[in-house]
Amino acid sequence: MKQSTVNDCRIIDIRRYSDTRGYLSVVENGIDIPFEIKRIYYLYMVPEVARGAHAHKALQQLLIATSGSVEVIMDDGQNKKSFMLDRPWKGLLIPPGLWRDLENFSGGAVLMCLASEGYDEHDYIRDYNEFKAYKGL
Ligand code: T46
Repeated sequence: MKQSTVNDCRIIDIRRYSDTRGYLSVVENGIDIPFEIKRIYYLYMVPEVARGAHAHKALQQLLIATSGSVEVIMDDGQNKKSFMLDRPWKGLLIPPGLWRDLENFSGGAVLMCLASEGYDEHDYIRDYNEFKAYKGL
Protein backbone atom coordinates (compact mmCIF):
# COMPACT_ATOMS: atom_id res chain seq x y z
CA MET A 1 0.00 0.00 0.00
CA LYS A 2 2.43 2.62 -1.22
CA GLN A 3 -0.47 5.07 -1.64
CA SER A 4 -1.78 4.89 1.93
CA THR A 5 -1.97 8.18 3.82
CA VAL A 6 -2.33 9.16 7.46
CA ASN A 7 -6.04 9.69 6.77
CA ASP A 8 -6.39 5.92 6.28
CA CYS A 9 -5.55 5.40 9.97
CA ARG A 10 -8.54 5.33 12.24
CA ILE A 11 -9.45 4.98 15.87
CA ILE A 12 -12.03 2.29 16.53
CA ASP A 13 -14.07 1.65 19.64
CA ILE A 14 -13.34 -1.88 20.78
CA ARG A 15 -16.37 -3.84 21.90
CA ARG A 16 -16.74 -3.76 25.66
CA TYR A 17 -18.99 -5.41 28.16
CA SER A 18 -19.42 -4.02 31.64
CA ASP A 19 -21.19 -5.08 34.76
CA THR A 20 -20.61 -4.70 38.47
CA ARG A 21 -17.38 -6.69 38.08
CA GLY A 22 -15.81 -4.20 35.70
CA TYR A 23 -15.08 -4.25 31.97
CA LEU A 24 -14.18 -6.83 29.37
CA SER A 25 -13.12 -5.91 25.85
CA VAL A 26 -12.87 -8.27 22.90
CA VAL A 27 -11.38 -8.29 19.41
CA GLU A 28 -12.45 -11.22 17.28
CA ASN A 29 -11.28 -12.30 13.84
CA GLY A 30 -13.78 -11.56 11.10
CA ILE A 31 -15.97 -9.36 13.31
CA ASP A 32 -14.11 -6.43 14.83
CA ILE A 33 -11.17 -5.71 12.52
CA PRO A 34 -10.54 -5.96 8.76
CA PHE A 35 -7.73 -8.54 8.92
CA GLU A 36 -7.02 -11.91 10.41
CA ILE A 37 -4.82 -11.76 13.51
CA LYS A 38 -1.67 -13.85 13.08
CA ARG A 39 0.49 -12.38 15.85
CA ILE A 40 0.19 -10.45 19.10
CA TYR A 41 3.00 -8.58 20.80
CA TYR A 42 3.16 -5.88 23.42
CA LEU A 43 5.54 -3.19 24.65
CA TYR A 44 5.86 -2.49 28.36
CA MET A 45 8.26 -1.07 30.96
CA VAL A 46 9.25 1.49 28.32
CA PRO A 47 11.48 4.21 29.81
CA GLU A 48 11.44 7.82 28.57
CA VAL A 49 12.47 6.93 25.04
CA ALA A 50 10.82 6.84 21.63
CA ARG A 51 10.22 3.54 19.86
CA GLY A 52 8.96 2.71 16.40
CA ALA A 53 10.67 4.86 13.75
CA HIS A 54 9.86 2.49 10.92
CA ALA A 55 7.22 1.61 8.36
CA HIS A 56 5.76 -1.73 7.31
CA LYS A 57 5.28 -2.71 3.68
CA ALA A 58 2.49 -5.24 4.18
CA LEU A 59 1.65 -5.49 7.87
CA GLN A 60 -1.73 -4.27 9.11
CA GLN A 61 -2.02 -3.56 12.80
CA LEU A 62 -4.37 -2.65 15.59
CA LEU A 63 -2.59 -0.86 18.45
CA ILE A 64 -4.22 -0.68 21.86
CA ALA A 65 -2.84 0.91 25.03
CA THR A 66 -4.30 -1.69 27.36
CA SER A 67 -2.86 0.29 30.27
CA GLY A 68 -1.61 3.88 30.54
CA SER A 69 -1.13 6.04 27.48
CA VAL A 70 1.07 6.26 24.38
CA GLU A 71 1.26 8.81 21.58
CA VAL A 72 1.47 7.33 18.09
CA ILE A 73 2.59 9.72 15.36
CA MET A 74 1.75 8.47 11.88
CA ASP A 75 3.56 9.85 8.84
CA ASP A 76 2.91 9.22 5.14
CA GLY A 77 5.95 11.17 3.98
CA GLN A 78 3.93 14.32 3.39
CA ASN A 79 1.66 14.66 6.41
CA LYS A 80 1.79 13.58 10.03
CA LYS A 81 -1.10 12.79 12.34
CA SER A 82 -0.87 12.19 16.07
CA PHE A 83 -3.09 9.71 17.91
CA MET A 84 -3.22 9.53 21.69
CA LEU A 85 -4.04 6.02 22.85
CA ASP A 86 -5.21 6.34 26.44
CA ARG A 87 -8.15 4.00 26.91
CA PRO A 88 -8.16 0.20 26.76
CA TRP A 89 -11.21 0.28 24.47
CA LYS A 90 -9.62 2.58 21.88
CA GLY A 91 -7.68 0.94 19.06
CA LEU A 92 -5.67 2.50 16.24
CA LEU A 93 -6.06 0.65 12.95
CA ILE A 94 -2.95 1.12 10.82
CA PRO A 95 -2.79 0.12 7.14
CA PRO A 96 0.53 -0.82 5.54
CA GLY A 97 2.95 1.72 4.09
CA LEU A 98 3.08 4.31 6.87
CA TRP A 99 5.91 5.49 9.09
CA ARG A 100 5.20 5.54 12.83
CA ASP A 101 6.89 6.99 15.90
CA LEU A 102 5.83 5.90 19.37
CA GLU A 103 6.39 8.56 22.02
CA ASN A 104 5.38 9.73 25.49
CA PHE A 105 4.76 6.35 27.08
CA SER A 106 3.19 7.00 30.47
CA GLY A 107 4.47 5.12 33.50
CA GLY A 108 3.14 1.58 33.46
CA ALA A 109 1.92 1.83 29.86
CA VAL A 110 1.35 -1.39 27.96
CA LEU A 111 0.95 -1.09 24.18
CA MET A 112 -0.50 -4.20 22.58
CA CYS A 113 -0.33 -4.86 18.85
CA LEU A 114 -2.60 -7.25 16.96
CA ALA A 115 -0.87 -7.94 13.65
CA SER A 116 -1.97 -9.37 10.32
CA GLU A 117 1.31 -11.23 9.62
CA GLY A 118 4.05 -13.13 11.37
CA TYR A 119 7.34 -11.44 12.15
CA ASP A 120 9.41 -10.64 9.06
CA GLU A 121 12.27 -8.15 9.25
CA HIS A 122 12.06 -7.75 5.45
CA ASP A 123 8.67 -6.11 5.93
CA TYR A 124 10.30 -3.22 7.82
CA ILE A 125 11.62 0.05 6.38
CA ARG A 126 13.79 1.53 9.11
CA ASP A 127 15.43 4.34 7.14
CA TYR A 128 13.34 7.48 6.59
CA ASN A 129 14.91 8.36 3.23
CA GLU A 130 14.24 4.83 2.03
CA PHE A 131 10.65 5.24 3.20
CA LYS A 132 10.24 8.47 1.19
CA ALA A 133 11.64 6.74 -1.90
CA TYR A 134 9.25 3.80 -1.31
CA LYS A 135 6.37 6.30 -1.30
CA GLY A 136 7.67 7.82 -4.55
CA LEU A 137 8.45 11.16 -2.87
C1 T46 B 1 5.53 -1.85 15.60
C2 T46 B 1 5.65 -1.29 16.97
C3 T46 B 1 4.36 -0.84 17.54
C4 T46 B 1 10.78 -10.10 17.18
O1 T46 B 1 11.72 -10.91 17.23
N1 T46 B 1 9.53 -10.54 16.87
C5 T46 B 1 8.46 -9.68 16.79
O2 T46 B 1 7.33 -10.13 16.50
C6 T46 B 1 8.69 -8.29 17.03
C7 T46 B 1 7.52 -7.30 16.94
C8 T46 B 1 9.95 -7.87 17.35
N2 T46 B 1 10.98 -8.77 17.44
C9 T46 B 1 12.32 -8.31 17.84
C10 T46 B 1 13.04 -7.48 16.79
C11 T46 B 1 13.91 -6.55 17.62
O3 T46 B 1 15.14 -7.18 17.91
O4 T46 B 1 12.18 -7.43 18.97
C12 T46 B 1 13.14 -6.40 18.94
C13 T46 B 1 12.49 -5.03 19.11
O5 T46 B 1 11.68 -4.75 17.96
P1 T46 B 1 11.52 -3.28 17.35
O6 T46 B 1 12.80 -2.55 17.45
O7 T46 B 1 10.95 -3.42 15.96
O8 T46 B 1 10.47 -2.63 18.36
P2 T46 B 1 9.59 -1.29 18.16
O9 T46 B 1 8.98 -0.98 19.47
O10 T46 B 1 10.37 -0.22 17.52
O11 T46 B 1 8.44 -1.72 17.12
C14 T46 B 1 7.50 -2.74 17.47
C15 T46 B 1 7.21 -3.62 16.24
O12 T46 B 1 8.43 -4.17 15.74
C16 T46 B 1 6.54 -2.85 15.14
O13 T46 B 1 5.95 -3.76 14.24
O14 T46 B 1 4.74 -1.39 14.80
O15 T46 B 1 6.28 -2.17 17.91
